[in-house]
Amino acid sequence: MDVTLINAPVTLRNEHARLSPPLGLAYIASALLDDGFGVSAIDFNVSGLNLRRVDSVLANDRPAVVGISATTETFPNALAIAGRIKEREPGTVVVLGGAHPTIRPEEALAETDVDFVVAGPGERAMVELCRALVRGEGAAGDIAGLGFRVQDGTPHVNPRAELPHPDELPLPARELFPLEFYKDTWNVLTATGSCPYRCSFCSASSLWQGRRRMRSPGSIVAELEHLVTAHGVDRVFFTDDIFTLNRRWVGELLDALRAMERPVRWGCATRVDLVDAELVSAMAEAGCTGIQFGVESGSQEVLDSVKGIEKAQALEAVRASVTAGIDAVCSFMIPFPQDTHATLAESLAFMREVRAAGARIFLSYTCPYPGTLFFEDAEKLGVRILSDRWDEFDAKHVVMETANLSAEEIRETAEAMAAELGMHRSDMPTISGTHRLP
Ligand code: B12
Repeated sequence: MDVTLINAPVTLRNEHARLSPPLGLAYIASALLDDGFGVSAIDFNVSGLNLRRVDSVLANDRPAVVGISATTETFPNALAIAGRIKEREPGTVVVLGGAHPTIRPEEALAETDVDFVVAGPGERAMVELCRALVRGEGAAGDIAGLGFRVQDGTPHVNPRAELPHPDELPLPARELFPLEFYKDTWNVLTATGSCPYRCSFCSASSLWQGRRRMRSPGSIVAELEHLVTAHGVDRVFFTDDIFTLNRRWVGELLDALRAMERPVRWGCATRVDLVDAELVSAMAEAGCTGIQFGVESGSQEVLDSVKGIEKAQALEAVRASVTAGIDAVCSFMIPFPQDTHATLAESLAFMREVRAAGARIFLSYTCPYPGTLFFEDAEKLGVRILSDRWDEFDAKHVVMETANLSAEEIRETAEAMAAELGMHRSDMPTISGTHRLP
């Protein structure tokens, strides 16, 4: 085997982690397979971290290169896997990619168990790196987005590659993952990159440097038709952060979805100010059964500062979706830097209002991910970051307190909100201190 791709797992097992196969690794795998490399893959979110499985893959597959995917939350486990690889097979090349190494490549390169980092998209970079390392073709040092240590040990990261055009990517090699173990197996890409908005709590815009490339409706529907025929799929989730950003594109996609011989049901996420009654009813007609809206707060003052949406728009979006027969999920976060007990009371009142309008509520702790304003400008915003354990950066631990609210107050308020709303465990923050869900 030339390459093994590993998804580093979360420490606190949660429903999110096992929802769907790691699409980024599946795309990298298909690019490598297309170029003639042998590829194996492991998603440790399915089994939990199992270093003995790493040993057996090293012994059986003998990969020349291991690529590990890491978010901030899974970064410590990615390093544990890298450490085990170097302990057992020091000659195996270890490459890290994904959200955390992209935003903080130097941090990953400070670890001697990591040979290379890829900042940004991984398909092209991994193919070129494997060509250089496995076949001796080309020089690794020239690869866009590649990070490595130069001779004196200092880290160097090449400027990032352009985003790949999603129409040009071979279909993701999902079959390398144990598909029967996921809940929502069929995540489908509609755009590479991310959202152009710069919400102060979200790292997506700094992660992708505000870049985005849309996949054509024809290419999306061709993949859906393949999934229907080959796997009997009847329900998918579009991975986009902001599915309805471009109204004309959405219109064309909806037409193409409606024209499918065996239509699929689908879910997506977007902003409340990018939908209206006409659009959501057209989405419902084209098979949409669920929309996730980031509402975040019930205080207009907080919303003005962190996101720029109106409470009235959130209510309208929920009402329109529910009228159209779409399941609306509104996610909220606690706390924001300017929150007080009064704004949190407004949030709870608004959650009740939104729920009365028919939405399901999802609540998480605000997590100051690297690359967000809350992390980069913490001091200026009065945010105190409480943990240096990246595995606690999971939106389920309280890792920040604000000028107005202590960690204890944040936890107590969130728990009281969840209790008052009678929330299901999977929709609410983890109960204090416990590191594992019971
Ligand atoms: C879809 C999505 C989800 C889905 C599905 C995730 C999945 N299993 O696929 C769901 C809804 C489950 C989800 C959940 C969460 N998510 Co999410 N999610 C996304 C989203 C919108 C798109 C990810 C995606 O599929 N992209 C398409 C694929 C093809 O690209 P990719 O995964 O980025 O991979 C490419 C590169 O990153 C790179 N790469 C990745 N791995 C590797 C490995 C190697 C070796 C190399 C070389 C390159 C490489 O190459 C890939 C191909 O180009 C991103 C935002 C964004 N636009 O990036 C957030 C994002 C990844 N999520 C994020 C977060 C925080 C969460 C949650 C904690 C949210 C919560 N409140 O609970 C949970 C945690 C889940 C968990 N515990 O693992 C953050 C991560 C931030 C960080 N610094 O860690 C992001 C960036 C959004 C944000 N707001 O900042 N998420």
